[in-house]
This record gives sequence, structure tokens and C-alpha cells, in this order.
Amino acid sequence: MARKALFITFEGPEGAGKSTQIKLLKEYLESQGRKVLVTREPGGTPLAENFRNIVKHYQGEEPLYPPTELLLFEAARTQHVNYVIAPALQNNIIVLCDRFIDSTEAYQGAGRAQNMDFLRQLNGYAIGEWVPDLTLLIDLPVEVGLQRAAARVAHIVDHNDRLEAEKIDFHQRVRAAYLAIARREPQRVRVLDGSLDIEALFNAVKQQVDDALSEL
Ligand code: T5A
Repeated sequence: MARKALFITFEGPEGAGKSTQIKLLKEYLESQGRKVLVTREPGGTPLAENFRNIVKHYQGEEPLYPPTELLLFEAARTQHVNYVIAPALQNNIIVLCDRFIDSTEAYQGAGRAQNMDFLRQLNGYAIGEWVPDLTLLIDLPVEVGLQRAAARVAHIVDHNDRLEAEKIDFHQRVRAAYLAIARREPQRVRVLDGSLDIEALFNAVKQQVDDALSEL
């Protein structure tokens, strides 16, 4: 059955401006009388938020083995897709999701060098038929995004974020992997310039979303 609501994901390196654009887009779509659900990965359900806490902030002595990290992201995703994303789309609610399968390919696949074929199979297993209709990849130099992300949390004492804290070459691999996905799937993944100011970037977001809505 053809979907009546769009499933839109936002992707990009750290601090790209995804959350900012999602908030603006939600307001824009709701002002047109549309129903919108904003959600995020990892997370989006109470259990998946528990997994989020581990993958983002775990600091135990026993290292978090990269395949375990990958499986935690996928475990969070199966909960999220089944209990939040699929029901919303089935109820004709537009879903705006901050990060999704492409983050796993970029961070665990390229960043952590996990087996890409297996990872893509896991992504497919976790999401089933719920492939995004449109993915907006907000691209920008990793140094700029990391500076923005650091500035945003500068007031938080004891801030720790396992992935954000990775070395610059990890984040460069993440960015390159995202751009490779966009080249591979140009119909689904649209690259937007994250170095634009918030308003100019939002105009580009609106253009892509308006086009996608007109094709429903
Ligand atoms: N991850 C996730 C994986 O490794 N594998 C996976 O499968 C998945 C799903 C999630 C982490 O998990 C990893 C990736 C991540 O490391 P998170 O906290 O959700 O962690 O991290 P981010 O998604 O990177 O969230 P950020 O908040 O850091 O980035 P955003 O949402 O892209 O940026 P935003 O909008 O919060 O903006 C950051 C700052 O920049 C300013 C904002 O005001 C804010 O202060 N800003 C701009 N400044 C100038 N110009 C613009 N255009 C701006 N837009 C925003």
C-alpha cells in the first residue's frame, strides 16, 4: 500500500545543525495543518533511550566492543521502528527522524571499520519495509561541526560523549561515508550545505520537503 505520510531522516556529522532544522520543519509543516512526529536515533522509545545512554556515555572499565556497539544501535532501532515509526506512518503522520540507518553506515561502518555488507544486512533486518522516503544530509567540514557541538555543551560539567570524542580522522571517515551514500542513492539522499546560515539552510530544507510532498 502506498504511504500517505513522508518518512524523512536527517543525517550529517556532529553539530551539522540537524536538530535546529527539524524543529523549524516541524513548525512549518504543522502550520500547514499536517501531523508531525519528531524522533531521534539512537532512542525514540524508553528502552531505546536506555541503549542510547550506553552507546553515548558508557565509561566502564570493560571496553565496549565495536560489534556490541553496532548491535546496540540496531537493537535500539528495531524497538524504535516497530513501536514508534511504523505506527506513526500507518496513521499518516509525517515522521522527522534525527539520524537513522545512514548513521550506522557512517559511524560504525566507516568510523569503526565494521563489516559493511553485514552492517547493511543488519540495517535492513532492523527496519524492514520502513526505508526513508527522503534523507537530508547536512554536510559541513567536521572541524566546524565539532566546534559547534562543543560550544553547545560547554556549560555542562562532566560532559562525556564517546562518539563525539573520537579523533578527527574518525569524523573525516564519517563525513566521507555519508557523501558516498548520497552518491549511491541520489534519489533518496539530498546533500545540503551545512555551512549556510540557519535561515538559508532552512530554505533548502523546505524546497526538498515541498518537492517530496508534491509527489505523494
Ligand atoms: N550514532 C547514531 C552512531 O554512531 N550510529 C548510529 O547508528 C546512530 C543512529 C548521537 C550519536 O550517535 C551516533 C552519532 C552521534 O555521535 P547526538 O547527541 O544525537 O548523538 O548527536 P548529534 O546528532 O550529532 O547531535 P548534535 O546536536 O551534536 O548535532 P545537530 O543536531 O546536527 O546540531 P544542532 O542543530 O544541535 O546544532 C548544533 C549547534 O550549532 C548551532 C546550533 O545553534 C547549536 O548550538 N547551529 C548553527 N550554527 C551556525 N549555522 C547553522 N546553520 C547552525 N545550525 C545549528
